[in-house]
Amino acid sequence: MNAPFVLAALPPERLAALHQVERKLLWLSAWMIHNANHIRPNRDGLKVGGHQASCASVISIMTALYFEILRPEDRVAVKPHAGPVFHAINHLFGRQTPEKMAGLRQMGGAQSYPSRTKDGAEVDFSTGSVGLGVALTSFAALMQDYVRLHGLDTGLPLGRQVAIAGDAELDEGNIYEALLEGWKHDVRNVWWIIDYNRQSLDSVVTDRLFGRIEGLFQDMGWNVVTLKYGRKLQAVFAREGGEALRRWIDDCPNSLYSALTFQGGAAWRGAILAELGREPGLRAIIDPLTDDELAELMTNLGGHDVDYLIESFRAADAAGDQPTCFIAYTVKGMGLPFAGHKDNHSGLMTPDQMERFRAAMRIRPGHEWDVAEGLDLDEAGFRQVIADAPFAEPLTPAGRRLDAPLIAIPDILPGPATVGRKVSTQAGFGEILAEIGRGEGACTEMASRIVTTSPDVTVSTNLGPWVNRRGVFDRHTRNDVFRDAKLASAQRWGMSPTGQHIELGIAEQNLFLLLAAAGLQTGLTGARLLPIGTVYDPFVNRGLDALIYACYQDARFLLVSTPSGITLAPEGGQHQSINTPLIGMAADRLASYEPAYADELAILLRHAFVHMQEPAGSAVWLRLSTRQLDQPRRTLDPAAVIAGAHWVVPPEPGAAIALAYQGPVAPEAEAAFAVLRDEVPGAGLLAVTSPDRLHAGWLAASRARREGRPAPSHIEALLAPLARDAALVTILDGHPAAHSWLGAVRGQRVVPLGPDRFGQSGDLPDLYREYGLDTETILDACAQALLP
Ligand SMILES: Cc1ncc(C[n+]2csc(CCOP(=O)(O)OP(=O)(O)O)c2C)c(N)n1
Ligand SMILES: [Mg+2]
Repeated sequence: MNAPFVLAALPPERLAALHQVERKLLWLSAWMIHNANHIRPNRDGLKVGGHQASCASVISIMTALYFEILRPEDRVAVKPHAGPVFHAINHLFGRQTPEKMAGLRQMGGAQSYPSRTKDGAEVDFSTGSVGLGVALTSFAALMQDYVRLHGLDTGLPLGRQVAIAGDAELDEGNIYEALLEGWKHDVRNVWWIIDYNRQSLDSVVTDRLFGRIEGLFQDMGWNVVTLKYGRKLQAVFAREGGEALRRWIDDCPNSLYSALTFQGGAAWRGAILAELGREPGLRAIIDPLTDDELAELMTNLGGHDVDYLIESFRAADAAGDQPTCFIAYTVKGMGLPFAGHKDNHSGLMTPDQMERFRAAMRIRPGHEWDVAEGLDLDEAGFRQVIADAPFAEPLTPAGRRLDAPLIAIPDILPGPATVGRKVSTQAGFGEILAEIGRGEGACTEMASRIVTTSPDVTVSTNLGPWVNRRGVFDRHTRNDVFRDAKLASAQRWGMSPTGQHIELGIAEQNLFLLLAAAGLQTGLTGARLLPIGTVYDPFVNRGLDALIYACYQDARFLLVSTPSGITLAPEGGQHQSINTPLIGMAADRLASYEPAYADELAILLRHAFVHMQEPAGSAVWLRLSTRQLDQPRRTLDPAAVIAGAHWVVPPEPGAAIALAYQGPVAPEAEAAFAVLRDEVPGAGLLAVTSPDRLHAGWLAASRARREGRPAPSHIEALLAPLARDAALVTILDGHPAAHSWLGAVRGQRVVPLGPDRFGQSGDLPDLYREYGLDTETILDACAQALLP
């Protein structure tokens, strides 16, 4: 039998020092917000905001973590509203400047919610949209295991993925999607620490909720550690009358507990004595305490007891790598005048309250940012306290954000010849990826770095052949039963730690969170990956906030959405996408494309692998189709395809009209163009591969011109040969607004075609006719466009 693990107690002097850290963080976070709202000049009259109560609630938890528990290799998602505490911690570690803190919520200052791209390398995961940062840590743990099991890590120790979460974050459905998926993948090394202040934005949360949530975590294989009472209350509970007091607090509704906390000691005394006054021993506990001491005792919750927190974290650490949820009871606004008040979420201390707080904190005017101001330790002593934290050690001499060499991408991607065949872009994608999957020649390295994932649409998005070659990832080897039994199946899905496809259940937010985690691995583990996720195009909407979230923190991945548009014909309106081209245009850090033919696809797929590695690159999105098209024999200018459009038939100078198409409606556009060209000699036919890139290029050129740097954009150059008053007829299987802006480039008339209503079941002739994508409608639109 193993000897029981004995945890070393925290030396009293270290505990006293950590109380000083708590004090400092409470002051700095409150002051940062106060300074932004009440001291800094306000030019526009807008409320600056900030969440002093949300910060105060989590001070002890973050002190315990950052100054005792976390190791440099651990990665943390901090609840968005604790941003100022996070900035203050970095300041103590010498990783944040007073200038940035004084600039909280100001341009160039510290961000309201921690941001990887704007606050820099100390931020492991951006947060802001509640629930997503929490769930991301689970996928980061999965990806860290992936990296390690594929031997791609740099040899640095691999850490724990930690989320410091608000309790209301657990109302977000994506949390439960992530829990279930995490269970399937047997994730480990994840900690979620819940700041259970029983308050959200609007109010106090429902009683008894946590009984449910605790059970949910346990059902998902998590270890649940509830830290309800701090050591002072625990000691009192052991005395005569203590058990009754414990029962009373346990039964106290959240709202009453909050109200009493806000009212303070006298109110506590009145309420306790009214109900428990006759309980033997009770008065001996209560009577000797002053009102302030009683208030302190009654709010001595587990999440405010740094010693108890540290011991609990250490115990969980010693217990192994099982995912662990800590439910740390806290008071929102602890230590501040509005502690416990149900409306305190956005509450700010008044200047008077701040002055009283300043006096209690012993902060002299002009010394607000000084590291050791107002503490019981001198500066050298306090700096030593900070230096003694394991987290003070830098992860690498270059800092916390890692990097990795570029992965070589061959000049031309392999793939079977497509000319002369009928091929869809979706099938073309599957074929190229399957060829890469051979891992031969110039593709060897690239193939080893691709990781694919899909929310239960792996087969129907044509990833199957790739998966057959590269296998499905699982921490444990699991045989393919069908294969072992020699039962015929096109899918050979053995699972092993070396597999390169991560199969997800149908939960699109999980897809995007996994892509985010995979796409951040260069910075997190120093392992550069080429993540590819496939999804049905309409269901991008289902995961959209997670997609935006992934892009916001500059994760690099390739999204392949297919099938798309009403071209999916018989499948019906719920599977037919309309708005996705507009999403592609409006999403920052996401270059979106829709090729029509396999040659364009090959160029764009290669570009994606390059672009997602470039420092100034981004994630890439390819919107593909299942419609099979006869493939043209031609030579393309890759730069034009990447820039967003190329002339299939260039217009003659001064031409009166051009027809622009995007994606699988190419045949209808070509047929219409053949008629048009007879009637309007010199007309041009433009293939649009990316309204997103065209529009971005146009805006960039416009900005550059305003700054005195003339720089014609790709679309301006393309349209230049047309007559000034030429007309444009545009067509895509998506919302026509994606193209209608083209008329603004040179002030030309546009007749935009594309579905703007929900689709329905049908075949292509019927649907294209109904939604105006057929050749006849295109010709009618041309006639309309040419009217004087
Ligand atoms: C997706 C999303 N919806 C709404 C908000 C607005 N919002 C910000 S904080 C918050 C409540 C947070 O409560 P909790 O997580 O308990 O944090 P704490 O009590 O610690 O402030 C809400 C609704 C948001 N940030 N993200
Ligand atoms: Mg809360």
